[in-house]
Amino acid sequence: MFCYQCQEAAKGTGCTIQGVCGKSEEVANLQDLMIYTLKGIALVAQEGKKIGVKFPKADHFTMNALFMTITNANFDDAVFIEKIKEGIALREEMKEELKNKGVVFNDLHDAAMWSSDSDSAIKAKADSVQVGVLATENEDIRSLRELITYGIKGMAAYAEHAYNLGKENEEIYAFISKALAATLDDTLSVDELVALTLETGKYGVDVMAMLDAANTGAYGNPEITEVNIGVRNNPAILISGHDLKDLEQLLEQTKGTGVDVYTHSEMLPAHYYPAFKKYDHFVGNYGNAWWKQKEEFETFNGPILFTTNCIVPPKQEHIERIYTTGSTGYPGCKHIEADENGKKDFSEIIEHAKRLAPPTEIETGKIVGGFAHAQVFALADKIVDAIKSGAIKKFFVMAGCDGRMKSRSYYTEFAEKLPKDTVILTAGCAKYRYNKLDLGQIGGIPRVLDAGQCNDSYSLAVIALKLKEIFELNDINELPIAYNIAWYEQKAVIVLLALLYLGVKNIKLGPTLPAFLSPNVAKVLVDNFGINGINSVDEDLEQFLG
Ligand code: FS2
Ligand code: SF4
Repeated sequence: MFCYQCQEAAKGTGCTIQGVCGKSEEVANLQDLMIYTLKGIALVAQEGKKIGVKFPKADHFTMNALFMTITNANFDDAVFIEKIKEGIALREEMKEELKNKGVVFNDLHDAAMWSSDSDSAIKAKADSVQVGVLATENEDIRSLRELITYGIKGMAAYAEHAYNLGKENEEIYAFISKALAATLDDTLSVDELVALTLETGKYGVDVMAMLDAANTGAYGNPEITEVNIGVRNNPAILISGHDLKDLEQLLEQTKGTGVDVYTHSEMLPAHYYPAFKKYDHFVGNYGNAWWKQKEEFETFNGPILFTTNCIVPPKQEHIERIYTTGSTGYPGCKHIEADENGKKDFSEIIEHAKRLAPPTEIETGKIVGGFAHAQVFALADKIVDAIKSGAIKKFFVMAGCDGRMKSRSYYTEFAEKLPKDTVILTAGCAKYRYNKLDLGQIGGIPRVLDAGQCNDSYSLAVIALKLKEIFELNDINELPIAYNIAWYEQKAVIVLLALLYLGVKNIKLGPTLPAFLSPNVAKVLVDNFGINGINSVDEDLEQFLG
């Protein structure tokens, strides 16, 4: 195996024996073959495009399969084997359709040709270097191909959440297909791949805008909310991940059952939506960012539903009370499928909860959030006045992910040491490094403004663009906003590419720069966008505040 798609890549270069995330060599290789199969599907779809034939089934299949390969989403080898078989069958159907329309396939790449129906042959194919990251020998080309691939993995995740709420955009699917096919095109130069990387950022903005519209269209605009972090004395279900449609269905089905629902990790911002406030059994948030889940699942006592990543390979004794749905999976955990109308039956989890003890309290109090674009716009006068009067000197966008590396204590220390006339704008699970600190307020505005999940980084960009308009600036970089972003998995990659597309410069990215950036590709990002890594907190504060 060779995987370097996330921030925890072993030794900062790549996992080669087993993933730091817990992914086995077998699953890592099957994920590579999954991507390879998707590239083959994309090549056939590109042939269809030439004669105006579209393949919506392939678009949806690709979106879902990409999401399954994101770090900490799916650890189930059997699921990947079935999905790969499905992909091959779909690809052959697409070819048949095109052949019937007169398309002649010459010299198709192996990705669009290989086939197998036995599990052992699929595993053998997965183990071959030809389908993995290292198949591309030139390290700069490999770096750009993977940067684009990871960007579209994040894009696919956000597209799937929007799709679950009835929103989709054919242009995004078309881009994903084009980009996947391009990663097999040996004629593309480094410059062309750099251009494709920036184009990935454009569709990153589009997909986050679409998901924002889907979420707010269905559940209203997030508003300032105090979220309880203590517990009640009822049996309960913990819901983790990012999918709001899954949450809605769970809340509906638990109504009147005596079973409470708590959010975990990236599901916390669901409390900010008006539509979810009507459920009085939607009690609060339990625990912290994803990587502390083993301990927190121990004390939660009840069943856990994963709607998306991040799963940490569970303790054996927790497996029977962990359920997965959507793109997630873990061997031994019960997976809940949607029916053809997208309806999921969570009754088994609800019955399971009734047999288990209520959660054990691990903390008490409240955290405040809900500062997505509409809520911030509602406070715009106050904020603009505070900027003009000098009460707020600078904003720090500290969005992104949390992770288990010790060096991430940097973000807590950075938040603590920021001068009192600065405000943190956050989104994603990165917030858990400082959202329970008492950092105070400025004229009634909390010093940590949480917009929501990682995808709600879009809100932070919308807010920046609005401030640029209010202050009549020519360039988003003239605003008193600095970017100190923490990344972990591939959704952070699409967020980063989207920010670059919007023209944001001098982003500090940590706790380490991506292993998949070759020195030359890193140099392109440094020279053109001023991307830089973190140093000590004091050095970085000095750099940001001059
Ligand atoms: Fe956090 Fe994990 Fe949100 Fe990432 S819970 S690192 O999936 O997407 O942010
Ligand atoms: Fe390693 Fe990250 Fe890949 Fe897991 S996802 S195998 S931790 S690089």
